[in-house]
Amino acid sequence: MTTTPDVPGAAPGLSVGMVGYAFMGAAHSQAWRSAPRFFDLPLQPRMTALAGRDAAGVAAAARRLGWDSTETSWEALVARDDIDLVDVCTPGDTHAEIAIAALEAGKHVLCEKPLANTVEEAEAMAAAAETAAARGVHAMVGFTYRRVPAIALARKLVADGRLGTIHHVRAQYLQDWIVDPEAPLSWRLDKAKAGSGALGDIGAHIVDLTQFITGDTVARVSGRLRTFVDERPLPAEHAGLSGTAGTGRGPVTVDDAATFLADFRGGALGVFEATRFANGRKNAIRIEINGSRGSLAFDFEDMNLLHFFDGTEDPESAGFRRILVTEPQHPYVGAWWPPGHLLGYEHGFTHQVVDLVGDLASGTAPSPSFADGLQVQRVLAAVERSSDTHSWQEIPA
Ligand code: SOE
Repeated sequence: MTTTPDVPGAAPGLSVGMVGYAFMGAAHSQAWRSAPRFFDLPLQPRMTALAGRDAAGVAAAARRLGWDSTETSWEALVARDDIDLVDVCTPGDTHAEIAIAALEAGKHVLCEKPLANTVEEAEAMAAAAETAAARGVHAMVGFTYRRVPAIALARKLVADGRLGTIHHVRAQYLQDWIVDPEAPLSWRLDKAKAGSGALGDIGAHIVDLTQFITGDTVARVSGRLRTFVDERPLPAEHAGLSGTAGTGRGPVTVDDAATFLADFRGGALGVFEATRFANGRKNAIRIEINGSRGSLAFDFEDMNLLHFFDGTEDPESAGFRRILVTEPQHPYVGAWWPPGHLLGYEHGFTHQVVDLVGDLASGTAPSPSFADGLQVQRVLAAVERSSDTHSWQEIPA
């Protein structure tokens, strides 16, 4: 479903409605704005409507972020005939309801990660996406970091055989925004809203990224979850990651940190760590992959670099090479700045829009699909079960 162009010969329009306007809503808004300005898109996104419950809040956000109109319920947004795609940027407890309703109403869906709060919700979403796809209506889950150029290059190097057989997958997602025990109780620390803590919020990314880079999937896991601070001040107001404390205290109902070992189906050994207590680490996504022919290493805190070791080179001069991923030959980079002029966090969101719009225009199923989101959800659930039962847990193929 796309809109006829205003001007003959112009790209047809893609009318977007977004639900939620906090941190992720702002990141997605800038992506919808910048994608058509830097990339030649086959469909022209229009930022038609923004939905949020608070009339004044959503109106102010729409003005600030560049949306043409507002709705005070997601239901009203999904019911609108002039919306082709619904972008879901709400906490996880509403993903399933909104995404399924939008797909059933014939709207394409982009849904933030993790796909849902439970495997059951994710299964229902994947089933709805499969039914919708048969009608040409598509869904994508927002594992944005896949679109960091260095990550896309890492996947290409593995696919080209430059690492050989993969033996080790080492992945960490390290943040520290709640290491202070007085940091307020954000919705991200509430199981009813977020499903899980560090595990689902950031562990989901490294599960997706390592599977994306290696082209392999996790078969079984053995994990531990830990909550270091189990009660915190209630927030004065909802203000993303850095809200201020109000009066009263409430329980933390999710994990602060998750660690797990994993067997990949192809035989690689995986070691994963996701924590919000890595003091001094702000958004460090560290991935190292070792294969029979070479290795690669990445850290999001230095996201324009990919480190590559080619084990087939003469040992006298072989060594980890630091690839500055800013050449026009590198994935996505040619649309931006001259070599050496670096990209940042927000560009991944722009690239996500570019890929999604390209797939919708060509009728290709976008990736990562809701089925991919469900598979990650199954890995997360297996880590939780493993931590509860102190046993290895299998993930269905
Ligand atoms: C908070 O931990 C968060 O915003 C995640 O929810 C995002 O997915 C990640 O990009 C940055 O950190």
